[in-house]
Amino acid sequence: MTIQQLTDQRILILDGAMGTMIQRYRLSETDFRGERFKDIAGQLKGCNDLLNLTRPDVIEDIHRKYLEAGADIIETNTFNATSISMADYHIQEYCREINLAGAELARRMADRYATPEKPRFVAGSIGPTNKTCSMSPDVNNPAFRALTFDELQDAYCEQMEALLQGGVDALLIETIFDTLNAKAAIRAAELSMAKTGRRVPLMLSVTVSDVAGRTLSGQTLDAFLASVQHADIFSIGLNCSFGAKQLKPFLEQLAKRAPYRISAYPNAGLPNSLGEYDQTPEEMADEVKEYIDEGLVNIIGGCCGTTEAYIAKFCELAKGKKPHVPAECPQYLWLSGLELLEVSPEINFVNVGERCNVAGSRKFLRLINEKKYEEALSIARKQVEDGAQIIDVNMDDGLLDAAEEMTTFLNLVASEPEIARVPIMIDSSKWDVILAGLKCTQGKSIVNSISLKEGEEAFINHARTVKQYGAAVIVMAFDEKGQADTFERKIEVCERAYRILTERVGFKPQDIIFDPNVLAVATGMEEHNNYAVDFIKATGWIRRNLPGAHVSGGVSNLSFSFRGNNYIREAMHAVFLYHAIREGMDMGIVNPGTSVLYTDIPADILERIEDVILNRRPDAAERLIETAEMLKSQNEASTGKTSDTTPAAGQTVEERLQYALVKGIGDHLEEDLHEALQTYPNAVSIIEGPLMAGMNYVGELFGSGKMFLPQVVKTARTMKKAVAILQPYIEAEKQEGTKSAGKVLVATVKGDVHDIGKNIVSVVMACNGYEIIDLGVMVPAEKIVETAIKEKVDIVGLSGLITPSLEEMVHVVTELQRAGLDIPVMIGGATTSKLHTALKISPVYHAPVVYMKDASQNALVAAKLLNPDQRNAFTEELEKEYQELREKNRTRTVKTVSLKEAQENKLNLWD
Ligand code: THG
Repeated sequence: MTIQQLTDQRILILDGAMGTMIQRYRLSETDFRGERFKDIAGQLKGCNDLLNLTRPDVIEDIHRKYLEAGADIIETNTFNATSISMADYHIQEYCREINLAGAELARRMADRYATPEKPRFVAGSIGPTNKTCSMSPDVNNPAFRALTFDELQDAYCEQMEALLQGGVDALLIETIFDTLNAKAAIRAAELSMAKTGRRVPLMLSVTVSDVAGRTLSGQTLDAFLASVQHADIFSIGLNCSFGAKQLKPFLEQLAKRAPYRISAYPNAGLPNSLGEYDQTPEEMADEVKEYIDEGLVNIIGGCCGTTEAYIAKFCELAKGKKPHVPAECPQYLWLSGLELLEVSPEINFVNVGERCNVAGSRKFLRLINEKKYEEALSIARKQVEDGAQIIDVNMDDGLLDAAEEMTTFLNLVASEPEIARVPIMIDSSKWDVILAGLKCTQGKSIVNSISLKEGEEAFINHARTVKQYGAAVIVMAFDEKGQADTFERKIEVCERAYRILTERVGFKPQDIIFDPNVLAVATGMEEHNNYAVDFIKATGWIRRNLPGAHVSGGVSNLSFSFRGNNYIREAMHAVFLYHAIREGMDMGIVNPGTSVLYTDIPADILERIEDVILNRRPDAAERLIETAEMLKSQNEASTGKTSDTTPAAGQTVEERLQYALVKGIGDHLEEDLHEALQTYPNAVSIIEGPLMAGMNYVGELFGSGKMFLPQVVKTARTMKKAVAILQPYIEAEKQEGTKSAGKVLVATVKGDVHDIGKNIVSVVMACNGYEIIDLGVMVPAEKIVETAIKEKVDIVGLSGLITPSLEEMVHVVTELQRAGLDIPVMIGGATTSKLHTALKISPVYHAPVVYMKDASQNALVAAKLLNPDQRNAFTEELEKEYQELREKNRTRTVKTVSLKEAQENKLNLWD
């Protein structure tokens, strides 16, 4: 029996956690290394996947526990086994072997427990890796990517081929936090299955990262569904993130829209301040029971903190219960950026912004040529503000490296949540540029365009690739004979393309958008006079005869002969759209800033324009040119409206600075900060006052789900910019007599790559006169100790965002103690807490270890620590506070924090 058949009959049980189970065996560095890896540099403890080779008995034991508890599906111990993640441990060359061993091991155990009544399955676990394709790890360079789509795809292929050869029954792409990473995994799954000749079901599982239910890369779940729609998906679901209770609303949202089986494997509640999960199996089962009773799931299991006791409970609960019935397949075109755009019949017309086009805007071309990307982005932002629902991006210019510019610009767009909200239309006549664009969009984009120009074979190949990357497509009405310019030719070419796409490529009709060529009219050439009529007629025919397909066009082409007369051009576009939309044109590449409405056009002008568009009289063009000349001077100025990115007048400078931070827009920082310098005593006080207040407000908005991570990242970037503007003043202030306040070493600990918070701390401390030695991210303990000694630092600051960093911090501080150092330590970052610092870190070190809630306190605390008169009083007070916490938590049964607390703790902005 296959998994598919079995899921139709009953709810299947997936196993529980691997990582937290392994922790229970309290394995040592030597266990992880074994004899074979004894000479590998650095630490291997924590590299769980390596245990497939060095302690297979432990992994077998865990599989056995889950199988005995009743799991139908067990997951291989290969979550991190890609060359990307394994490079941290210098064992990337063993990836294939680790995956093969992991698959074989799980296969053997599953087969041992399988009976005809209860078959057991193995799902190959594929994690997200430790890098993201759609976000920059460098705050100062948002276009940078630590990993490309192709590199990730290759790494996944290596992993998946080994898993398939090792005998897994399904591929489970899990803990998805970046949809572009997931898209690379999906493509790798297709390639690996083709290569190994083993087709298995594909399971996807997302993790949501904030209380608003978005992924780490900022997508809503609806947008995510659109992004992965092209995959042949067996099941989709949620894992990790929160406990079952907090996950439920998001699961409901997913189950309502996703036309697949639904899986869920939450954590055992929310982590307590020590990063531990302490919900009992009974408590968790109560919450999971709701999923089952309400028909939300087909597959249920556990993530962090769950053990075989939880899985046994779920087995009892699921017995005899009805599995979830998947939602209907979507009939309408789904597109996405960070949010979903569903092109349903209720949406009359979709505006595509035309201005990010080097061939269609002199300004955009100049900005790209001069590499003024920030300003180029503001063109995109303005279009979205003006109502563009999609952004067309075109970099085709002879003097530009179009593929490179497409990559840079789309990467930049991805870090601008206000723009990235909408889907992208990748516009190029060069195939390599289109591919480059497809590899940097996490959403479901539109490829603009493909055509039959080079014959069927090229057309089919291009269409297949577009489909594999999960985009919709514009088909231009071109064929081997050239551009279709009459009604007959337009419908002939579109019908042929439709047949090929739907019958031979397997394209969904709703993902096809025909462009029957908007060509310039009133050019003075008689054979052009019927172009608009032919387009409009062809539109009606396509909508009636090629069911599901959409019609779009580049509207501004129509009026090329009226260049220089914007009013007439815009009026022509309004008239053209009025008629074409009535025939079913439902998308158009337009200037969204246009302000001319069909109904606003004076009757006499309207008549002359309609004469041209509808080709009603032979002298129509001449008459319109006449009118145009007359109007030119009068109306030139009436187009274009101002953007509302600037806050309302009358706001105080504090309000304006806060606005800049919340929106992440640095355009007016220069003026505003100079104004503030007039009223504040010095530059540092502006940072500590209004800027910090703004950052705290952003923290609040994030905590309550009103902002999501990419927006917060933008805020951090704007903060950096503000500080850079103030820097010269700070320097000048410093020269008035002050010397360095002290040397501070800052580092994000090993295993963790997050550094926004650490960077802000560095800036704030530097502003306060401290000399900063920033060791960056993923810093091993040895390096911290070594640098602290060599540089004679006064304070060590450790930062971390993820739970394993807690343990690493204990390790670092133990090493400081072992080295006989007496340097105070500051602890900060999302996962850290006062409680954990008091209970776990502070006791291993004789010098002060201070938990820092946010970056606004660092300078203050540092001053106290380094002032001999204050240090003792401060540390005594601190020790007293820690002691109380220890007393209260002697049994270590820490109450689970509320979701809000966890969230505030998770990203209080400082990491
Ligand atoms: N179909 C499809 N894609 C297309 C087109 C199409 N992409 C490109 C183009 N045609 C649509 N985009 C534009 C963008 C701008 C203008 C026309 C079409 C335009 N620009 C002003 C001009 O040239 O006069 C420039 C003014 C300025 O420099 O600011 O008109 O048909 N699928």
